[in-house]
Amino acid sequence: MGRVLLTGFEPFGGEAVNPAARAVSKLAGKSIDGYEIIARVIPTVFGKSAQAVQDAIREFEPEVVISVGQAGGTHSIRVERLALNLDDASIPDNEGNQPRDSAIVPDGPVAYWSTLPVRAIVETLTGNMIPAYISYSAGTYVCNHVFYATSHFVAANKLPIKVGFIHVPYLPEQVVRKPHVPSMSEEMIVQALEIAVAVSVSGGQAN
Ligand code: PCA
Repeated sequence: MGRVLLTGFEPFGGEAVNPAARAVSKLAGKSIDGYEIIARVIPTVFGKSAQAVQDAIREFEPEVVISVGQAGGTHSIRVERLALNLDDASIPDNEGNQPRDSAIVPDGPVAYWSTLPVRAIVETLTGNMIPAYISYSAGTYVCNHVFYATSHFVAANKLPIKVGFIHVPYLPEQVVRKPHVPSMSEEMIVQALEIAVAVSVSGGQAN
């Protein structure tokens, strides 16, 4: 049975929960279109987060890796298309690190494309009435860091693994005291990830 690795971050930035960790944990051990879902909650820490993903790749040898993070304030599922070779944190991570203006991999490529079929994922999500769009920046914080570091690890080791990143909105419980800030239900986020996995394993090429 093939495997798909889903990762979600621990809460950060003063939040009690992270929708990404919640949603990937819900899918742990499930099977989607014949693929076993491995779920890992990873620290919201520069360096350690990327190491945790690489350790899980070595342990489980998945065909697809989708890392998932919270994008507070967004209203839709954001399927990221580009990982940028830049750490530039506007707030400290969960261990107080705040890299600024620094390359993730010195002399590495400026960016990596997602190797997921991002267009097909977004079209399937919106076809299922889930708000979603292709995003051209995963930011310059820990999410982009993991996306770039994982993409570089897979490329440098020539591993046959598709790598991508998905940002998700806050959960409703996170916005009850944040007027006018959008959220998405846990059920919808979980369904969105199920669709992203199903489209990714169906043989679609990166686009
Ligand atoms: N979101 C942050 C880091 C962890 C998370 O869930 C980001 O977008 O970089």
